Amino acid sequence: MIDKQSPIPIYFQLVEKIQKEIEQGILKPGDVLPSEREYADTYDISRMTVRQAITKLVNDGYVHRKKGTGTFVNESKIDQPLQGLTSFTEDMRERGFVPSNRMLSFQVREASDYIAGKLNIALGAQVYEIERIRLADDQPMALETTWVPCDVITGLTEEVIYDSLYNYIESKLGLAIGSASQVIESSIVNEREMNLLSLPKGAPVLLIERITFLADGRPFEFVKSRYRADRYRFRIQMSRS
Ligand code: 16G
Repeated sequence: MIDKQSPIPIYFQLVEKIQKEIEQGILKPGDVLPSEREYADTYDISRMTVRQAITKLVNDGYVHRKKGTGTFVNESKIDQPLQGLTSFTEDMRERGFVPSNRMLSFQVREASDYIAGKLNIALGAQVYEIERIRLADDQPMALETTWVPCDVITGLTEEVIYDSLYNYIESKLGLAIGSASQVIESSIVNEREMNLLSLPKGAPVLLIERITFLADGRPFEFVKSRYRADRYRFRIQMSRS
């Protein structure tokens, strides 16, 4: 099962083996991995090699170590395609999760220089500022702050936002959503995000900024999201043409 003659490093063969067991559901989220000694004995390899393999699995987000207890399998990551311009509600439903929101704040305010610049509106123009925790099956996935110009998306209410912003825009206002420009960066949680997203100190998050435009070209939202890096990965199809 571990081929010591193979040019593929032994630790990497073990990584692939454990990864496969996680992907096939032989090892499930929350399961404890066999100990270093057990792996070493089973495959007749050194504990150092086992440790190297486990460290790679920790770094890749498949498992986490708990001091004094062992190594546990993580919840699987949501594989999010980057091509489609979808909403959180749609993304979660498509995966069979029940989406929900926890409203942290909903207010109308005057656009700061920064927000006005992002939305290409006048300084001081009215914007909705919305902060929500986005949940899937009651688990926090992301913390999202959204700024929406009041005169572009009219009649927003807290009730609307508890449901879906994109659904309101398309189904209720009959406006077409056209395109978006998005940037993804890595970061770690601060104290507040740690509590809101139920993450440990120093946990990685993906900072996503999106400006989205209606089909007629008007920007209708500027969004700053913090997605849990232990639950998300992004996928894109590429071709060399
Ligand atoms: C996603 C979008 C966000 C949009 C929201 C609408 C990313 C990074 N962001 O969270 O820009 O405002 O969906 O969701 O994907 P809703 O229609 O469920 O309110």
